[in-house]
Amino acid sequence: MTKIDGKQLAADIKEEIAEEVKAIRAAGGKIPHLAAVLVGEDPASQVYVRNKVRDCERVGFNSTLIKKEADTSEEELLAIVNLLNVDDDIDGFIVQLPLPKHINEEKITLAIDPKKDVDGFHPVNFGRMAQGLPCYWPATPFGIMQMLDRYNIETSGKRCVILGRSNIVGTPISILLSRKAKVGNCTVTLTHSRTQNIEEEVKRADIIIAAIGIPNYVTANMVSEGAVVIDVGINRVEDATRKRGYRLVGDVDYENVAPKCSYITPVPGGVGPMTITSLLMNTLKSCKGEVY
Ligand code: L34
Repeated sequence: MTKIDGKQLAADIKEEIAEEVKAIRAAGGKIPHLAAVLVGEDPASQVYVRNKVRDCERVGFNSTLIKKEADTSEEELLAIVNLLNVDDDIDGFIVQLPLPKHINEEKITLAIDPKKDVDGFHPVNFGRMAQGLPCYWPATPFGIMQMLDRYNIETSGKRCVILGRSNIVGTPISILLSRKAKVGNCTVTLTHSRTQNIEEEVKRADIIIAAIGIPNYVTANMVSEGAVVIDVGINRVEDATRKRGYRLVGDVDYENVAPKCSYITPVPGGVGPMTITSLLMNTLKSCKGEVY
């Protein structure tokens, strides 16, 4: 069993990005600039956005963090998006999700200029991704593709079973892994809450991608010997023995599943750090004008 070290891989990629930024700086070029908008006090979002800003600094990007109160109106947020759309120094920006309930996430996503949509959430980028055109891939699927690529995990002809059909993970990764490409050529099954005999589906998988947000959902009896397991879940479970009062648990029962796997990602230190690195890669691409 090989543990896929997302933290280390992310560090390696950040090193590569930092080298590139150094060269850009030396040549007097445009320094990549990412902006992040955080609305409200969601504790997990605060951690993720903080990590994004920290990693921008580490690779030499400029970053702007726009923090707004939870009662910010949809109009105010749309006004911020419109300002970021036209700010020439900002290469890309994200609006961290989830947003407070009174704000329509779809409306906000649609207002983002696809050229600056380094999250790859705008339907224009999603459509371009589906057709194999230059675009920004959403960060979490992009991170998973990087892991498979850099660990040289064979995907061609493999049965891949995905748990969860969200717009930001399950559905896009199903598209990416079915592509005709080096990382791709999988036979993909996308499972969800209405899937019958989900255990049977998962048992047939060579590659399992768990993105349903239920702690320890994938158990050892569902996993066949030698499977590759990618755990996207980041669930906070109460734990009085920890200083923070909780611990992070994936969608996979790691302890019992890991011994059966050829490769498996841990939580934390797996897909999460790769999500952030992918966002940095998209921002660099935008800065270099490689996409649009
Ligand atoms: N707009 N909203 C927008 N873009 C995104 O790409 C995200 N996502 C998801 C939630 N909402 C978003 C993230 O940033 C999930 N996500 C994310 C980013 C980073 C990490 C996890 C999720 C991460 O750094 N995880 C660490 C542990 C962090 C902790 O201590 O809580 C890990 O090792 O998994």
